[in-house]
Amino acid sequence: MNRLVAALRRQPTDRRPVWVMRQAGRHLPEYRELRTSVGFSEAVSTPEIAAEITLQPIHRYGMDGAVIFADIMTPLQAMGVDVEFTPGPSLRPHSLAEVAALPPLDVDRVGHVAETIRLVTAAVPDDTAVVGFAGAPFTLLAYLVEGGGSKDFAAMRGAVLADPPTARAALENLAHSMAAYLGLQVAAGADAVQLFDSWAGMLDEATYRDLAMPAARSALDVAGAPRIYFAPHGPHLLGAQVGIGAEAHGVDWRLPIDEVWHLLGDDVAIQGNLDPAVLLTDPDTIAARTAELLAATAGRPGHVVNLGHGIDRTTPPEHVAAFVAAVREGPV
Ligand code: 1CP
Repeated sequence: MNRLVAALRRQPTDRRPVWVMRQAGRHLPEYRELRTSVGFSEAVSTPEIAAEITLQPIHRYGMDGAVIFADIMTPLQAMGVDVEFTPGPSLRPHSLAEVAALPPLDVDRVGHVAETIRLVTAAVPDDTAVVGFAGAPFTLLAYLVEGGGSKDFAAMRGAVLADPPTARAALENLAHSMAAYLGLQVAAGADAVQLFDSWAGMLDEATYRDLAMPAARSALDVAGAPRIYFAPHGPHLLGAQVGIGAEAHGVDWRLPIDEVWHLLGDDVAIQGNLDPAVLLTDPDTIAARTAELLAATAGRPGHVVNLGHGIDRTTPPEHVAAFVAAVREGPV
């Protein structure tokens, strides 16, 4: 069993596993170079290219996890939703009823993602885990209703509060499709899967418990690989995440990692939680802050080192290398 999978299952490892969210895109010069000749959607839908991008950070840094190059909106495109990347997702705003009526995902239409996973699995060293992912239902609903990214997703929150039953139907519909999508990725060889609930932190705790959390739990109903649930910017939601059905929780940097672990309970692994801004500083600061993070969880199996959110696109690659080196040289 590789180091990342072992840690997600809270088993002892020779050293702490490390990978970085959004490591496959944007901050890497080799990614930007490749993207000068290939569009985002074309890169995702061409398994050889998606696999090459997935492997770029593995070759450069030797990360313990290779996160498949795709987007949380990729399976929605296969459900007939027209999405463009500019660079974030851009689409026609959908009503809750339209989302509730979307056809279930036909996994044959995302066969390119399964093929990318097979190519990456064949190419990585045995001790590198292949990480599949999906967007959580609430976060997907946010993009669908809003028609793209937003500062506060007010239109989506208004729609959900105005009609909770239709919101629930829309979320359940997305949850079934995402469970199927994660299942496809595990069947293709993903060693672990992550559910990104990037915008759940927008919700008050009661609405999260009522709508977003049950939908995420349904989407996580997949067997055969450890599951990571990641809902950043929501320290007020940590208590409500308990029992969501993930072996591990990704956490942001707003609370100290040992405190978050205490809130989530001893029976889950923790992934995080260095502030991505630390990687914008300098190698000495990065080493010191990483050492502090490792010390806070030293001797406790089940810590996957990662950032508290995706890596900033302006991060110098040497700073990422300094972070990875600090983890390798640090205490178990
Ligand atoms: O390492 C990787 O690049 C892995 C593949 C990956 C993942 C896991 C991409 C590629 N996107 C994602 C997840 C994703 N996509 C999330 C969840 C993670 C998070 O919270 O950070 C979200 C919210 C999205 C939506 C999205 N897609 C955005 C954010 C837009 C916004 O402001 O709301 C953006 C910019 C995209 C496009 C995209 N997806 C991925 C990349 C590398 C890019 C940028 C494309 C480019 O500029 O080349």
